[in-house]
Amino acid sequence: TYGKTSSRGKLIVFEGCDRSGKSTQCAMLTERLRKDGHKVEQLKFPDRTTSIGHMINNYLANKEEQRDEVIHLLFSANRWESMQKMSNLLLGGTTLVVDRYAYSGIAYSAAKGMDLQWCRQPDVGLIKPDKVIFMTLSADRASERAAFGEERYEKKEFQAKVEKIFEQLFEKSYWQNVSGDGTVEEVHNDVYGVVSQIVSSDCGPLEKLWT
Ligand code: Z5A
Ligand code: MG
Repeated sequence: TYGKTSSRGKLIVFEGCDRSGKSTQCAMLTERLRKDGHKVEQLKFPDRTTSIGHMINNYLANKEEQRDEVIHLLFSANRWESMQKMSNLLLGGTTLVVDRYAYSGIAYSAAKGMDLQWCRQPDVGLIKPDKVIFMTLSADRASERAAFGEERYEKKEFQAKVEKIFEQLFEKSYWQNVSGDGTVEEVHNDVYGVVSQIVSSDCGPLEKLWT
């Protein structure tokens, strides 16, 4: 395990297809938990600020090509380079609200036809989330939202494949579906309902994902 304090922060991950409202909800949840008096930081993957993140950004913006295997491993490496910082924060009592994680890594690569087990392997051993909020939204609804279609993966048919893979990754014990089809406040209240219990509870030591 990564450490052993019961007063540690919790790792809350938002997942889901494009434009389902993850970034909007991450920001609202972070603010709400802070108001409640928790120490909270918001993170997002890909983290486009690092050198690996720059390569990912160029790929997503269609400025650079990469083999499917290479971009997959770069997305994973981009998470690994944050692990020390994340475990330090969590063990220091800070809850992390994270916009996308390993599940996006697998879903978007496997949707291209890559082998799912191969795709999972590089992320084995990352810090395991205490809760995954899986935001659902139909591809039709998503495509009506602002800025859809500007980046590489933002095509309706592809997003439908991604959704199918996410369904395969769903793990009952720590995932919760939340519908993204409501006003931002309605969705926020649903999210807060799921998360508020977990942030104040004892989740035991940090665990490693898929080990
Ligand atoms: N990717 C990958 O391949 N491998 C990996 O390992 C990882 C990611 C981590 C970039 O991700 C791409 O990287 C992504 C997956 C791939 N490709 N795709 N598709 P990103 O996280 O940087 O993507 P993004 O550009 O931030 O978009 P997003 O995350 O898909 O959107 P969102 O965060 O879910 O939604 P939002 O930004 O909160 O909302 C979208 C719009 O809808 C915005 O105008 C909002 O104001 C509006 N909105 C939000 N909520 C509502 C409600 N409730 N009603 C109406 N309108 C709303
Ligand atoms: Mg986003």
